[in-house]
Amino acid sequence: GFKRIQVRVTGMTCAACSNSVESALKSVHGVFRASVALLQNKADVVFDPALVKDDDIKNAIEDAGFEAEILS
Ligand code: 9UX
Repeated sequence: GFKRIQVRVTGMTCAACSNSVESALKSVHGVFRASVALLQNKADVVFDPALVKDDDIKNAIEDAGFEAEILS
């Protein structure tokens, strides 16, 4: 199965920021797809809920140096 969530990402100021968040998310085992919209401060993430929990997504973003809040 899969789960799709939206995350508010705070602290991104340039395209390199959003690219690094996207790379961090894609490197999480169990994440199928990750798309980060710099101007909207949002990440759209699709993952296998058997392998990844919402908090793992939040932690991956925070480990990359940004604040994250799960929206849905
Ligand atoms: Mo977005 Mo930076 O910068 O060092 S990657 S501000």
